[in-house]
Amino acid sequence: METVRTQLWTACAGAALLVGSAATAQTFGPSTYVQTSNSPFSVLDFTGGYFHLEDFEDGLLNTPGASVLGGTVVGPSIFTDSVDADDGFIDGLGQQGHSYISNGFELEFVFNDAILGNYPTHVGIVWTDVGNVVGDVFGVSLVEVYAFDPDGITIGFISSMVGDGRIDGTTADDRFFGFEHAGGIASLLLVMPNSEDWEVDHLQYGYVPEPATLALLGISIVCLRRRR
Ligand SMILES: [Ca+2]
Ligand SMILES: [Ca+2]
Ligand SMILES: [Ca+2]
Ligand SMILES: [Ca+2]
Repeated sequence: METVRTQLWTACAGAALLVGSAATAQTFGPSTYVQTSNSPFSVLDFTGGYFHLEDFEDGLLNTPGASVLGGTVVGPSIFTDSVDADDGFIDGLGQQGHSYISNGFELEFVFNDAILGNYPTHVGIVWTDVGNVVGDVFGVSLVEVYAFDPDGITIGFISSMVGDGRIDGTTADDRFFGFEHAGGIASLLLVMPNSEDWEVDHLQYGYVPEPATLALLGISIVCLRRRR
């Protein structure tokens, strides 16, 4: 009997620890990205939830439940740095696709749970280019990527030096950044502290109903019952 009680206590304590650790998002990247299949999310099963990917190829940010503060879509030009495959050819260039340019130091993508039904559990984006940089090498600079939960608390952070020193749509330097958080992600903030001239593409966000969360809830119910 003592053994069973000890095991149950261990399971309850473990469940409490797991619930506690869920306050921090899992991070993905920076990783190379030339097409949708390079996303770590492409292998996940979003059945019963949703998944949306905005590639800006229709000139608009119009996937459901997402909006942005700052920036604008840019169409094909020698300076445009879309994800490589968006123009139909994986050829090291994204000039013939569409991307999203910052026109400022920050870009924030915001998710609407009323439209989506649930905040996304997975959010990612592809950083594709930086041009003019203040006090640093042209075409190379620091990017900081933050994820916030529905209470506005920072739950994830990734930073990296990015860029290949070119502004003519080269894609070898394009990098995916992403987060996973079972408690939901309400917004994604990108900051380049030294540049107002940079691009992103392939905003993607999805919701996976969490079997792990359900299992933990089950354990919690058992724990509560045992305490009575
Ligand atoms: Ca679109
Ligand atoms: Ca291309
Ligand atoms: Ca694109
Ligand atoms: Ca690039």
